[in-house]
Amino acid sequence: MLGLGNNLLFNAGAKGSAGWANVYSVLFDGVDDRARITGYSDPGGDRYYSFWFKGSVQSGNGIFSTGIATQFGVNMNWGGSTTLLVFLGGGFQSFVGQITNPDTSAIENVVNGTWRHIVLSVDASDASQLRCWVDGQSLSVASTAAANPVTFGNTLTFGNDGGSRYFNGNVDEFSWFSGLADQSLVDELWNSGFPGDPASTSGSLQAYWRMGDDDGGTGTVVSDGLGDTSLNMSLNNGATIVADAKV
Ligand SMILES: [Ca+2]
Repeated sequence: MLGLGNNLLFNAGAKGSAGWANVYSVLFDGVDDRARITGYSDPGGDRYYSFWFKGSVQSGNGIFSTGIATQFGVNMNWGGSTTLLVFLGGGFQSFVGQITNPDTSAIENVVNGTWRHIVLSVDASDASQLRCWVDGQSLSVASTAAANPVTFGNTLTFGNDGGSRYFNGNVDEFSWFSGLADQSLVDELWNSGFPGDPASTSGSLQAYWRMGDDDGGTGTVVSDGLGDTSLNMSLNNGATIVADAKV
């Protein structure tokens, strides 16, 4: 009750809306399930992505990509470790996939079977400037990428890194902004742990996908939240809208 009350209070006050009901996410099986958006041209340029995910498998989690893995692909727990690894600029950058529990001060793995919020901020002119936040906390860089420009493909894939690695778990409330993120923008999206309307944040919103909440919780298409049908997502190979979401 306390959490629900805080959510409604925050949304009503700070966001100027009557709340943001979140019921559905998309579940991927880690074998071949994926969701794809094709047929658009990536505008290039700096951007940041925000999404929620829940997974527990401790290896080989390719969670999303643009085009092919070596262009821009994001893997959780790379190589069975707690590393979060992002391919970009012809190389990769990795992060220590652990955060501090704000209540107990314990160190927790990012992938631990609970809902987590991620922001990835990509400087298109310099891969080494990649930053990542989980649950509002900036992750430590484990290995820095070369300072190469970043190329984005014309396909967005969710549940897969663009290569052979698939994600086993749920993805939800995925949004895409132009420009670079900073702690203040991350705090707005993290919203103390309550998913909210990305259009109500200070960022320059390009697209968002609610993973079922804009589509009646059923079907094999996830609509773009801004109404651009060229950015509608097709659920492939068994990826399914399910009633499971961070609230
Ligand atoms: Ca949702």
